[in-house]
Amino acid sequence: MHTLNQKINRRGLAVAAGTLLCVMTLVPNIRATAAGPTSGIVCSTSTGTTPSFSLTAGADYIQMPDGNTMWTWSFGPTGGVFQFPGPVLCVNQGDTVTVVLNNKLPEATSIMFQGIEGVLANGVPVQPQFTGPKLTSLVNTAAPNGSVTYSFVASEPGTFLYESGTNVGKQVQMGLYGALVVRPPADVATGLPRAYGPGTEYLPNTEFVLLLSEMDPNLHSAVELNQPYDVTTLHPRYWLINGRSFPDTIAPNNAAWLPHQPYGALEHLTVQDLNTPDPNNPNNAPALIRYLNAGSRNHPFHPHGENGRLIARDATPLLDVGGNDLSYETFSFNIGSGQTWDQTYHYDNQEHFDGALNPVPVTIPQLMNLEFKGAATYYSGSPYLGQKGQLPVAVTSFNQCGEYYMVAHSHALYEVANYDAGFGGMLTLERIDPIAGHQAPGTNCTP
Ligand SMILES: [Cu+2]
Repeated sequence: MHTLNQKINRRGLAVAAGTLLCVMTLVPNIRATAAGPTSGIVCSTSTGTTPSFSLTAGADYIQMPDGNTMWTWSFGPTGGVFQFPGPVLCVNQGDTVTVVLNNKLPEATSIMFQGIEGVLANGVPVQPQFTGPKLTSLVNTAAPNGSVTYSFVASEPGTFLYESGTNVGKQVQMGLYGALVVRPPADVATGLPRAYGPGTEYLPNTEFVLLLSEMDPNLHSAVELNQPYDVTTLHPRYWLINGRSFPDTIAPNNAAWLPHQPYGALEHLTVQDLNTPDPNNPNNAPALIRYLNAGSRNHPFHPHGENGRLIARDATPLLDVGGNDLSYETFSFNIGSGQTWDQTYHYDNQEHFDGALNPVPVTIPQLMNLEFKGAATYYSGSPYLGQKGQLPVAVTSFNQCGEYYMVAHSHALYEVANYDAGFGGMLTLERIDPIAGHQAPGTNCTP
């Protein structure tokens, strides 16, 4: 979908491909039922400098947008509701982290913290497959109904994958993975959080996790029915962000109708204007998007509207040996299997979308280029951000207050599908709100 005219793209015509349909029943602004942010990162935290988490590896059904269900294994909070993917564990740089893994699966399992050196309570390395002779120790695994305790010092900041280290061809595909976020100290001058070192500040309420993966329903059915399965025949049919496929990706965090898939992937931003800073963002800090790929396939990914700036890969900031900045803006980039990337992103008000400063509107595109399903659209009817205009009779608009919508998605378009039916899969939306006060009277862009 990168072939759309960039100007049209910037005008927020999300999903502007009238002939590409999908089952659309969700409005992105529906409130979550549980406490916490409607969109953006949902951290599991533990206070103090020795945070401790207890996870239970278990199994339950998750839901796909096409009505299918999938028997899934995941690391959920011990004593809590089964959830997929595992909790986003957020700790501070320098913390000594303890993770207890309880195993309610029918086979042994374990957790690998990718890129982190750790030890068990008895001092044995967490990951003997990397730090010691292979197969000499299984003490890092939890037997069925058993448990194991991991400990590590979160010495470096960044975005890390954690996933099963046992029978990974099966167990990771079954869903045993999650994200670990290690936060460095905030910037003293501005108080803004950082992803890494100086220059990686971001706006705290625009921090997003996009954990990519894919699922082969045949594998999941075989495991559910205790049947053999040949992992070399893997054929994914579902392509997930944070454990959901589009359009579920844009449902809010903790959506009541997705009881086991708590994490949405809507990127809810406010437009930024270098000449007129948002009082809510006086430093014009960008958003931060943390990408992780827990799947076995590589996924090319891009946001529409603006290029993102890649600042780190595999929790390693893009700096040269002299410490000079090597971050770069790019349209699309490849998230390799097992990789993580960090990207800053902002949506610039370079065309003065508020109308008062730019009285010359762009040509309103034809409705057929705005339709999402049937006569449903995300378009506001106005070329100006924060304004709503007339739409033809019988057109349903999901637009709340003149905000813009654009897609962010896998560029392998067969992955933008649910069991081969598009639109779906590894796709989410960016929602761009006007700066407060730039919207039409009577509208409300506050989520
Ligand atoms: Cu595209």
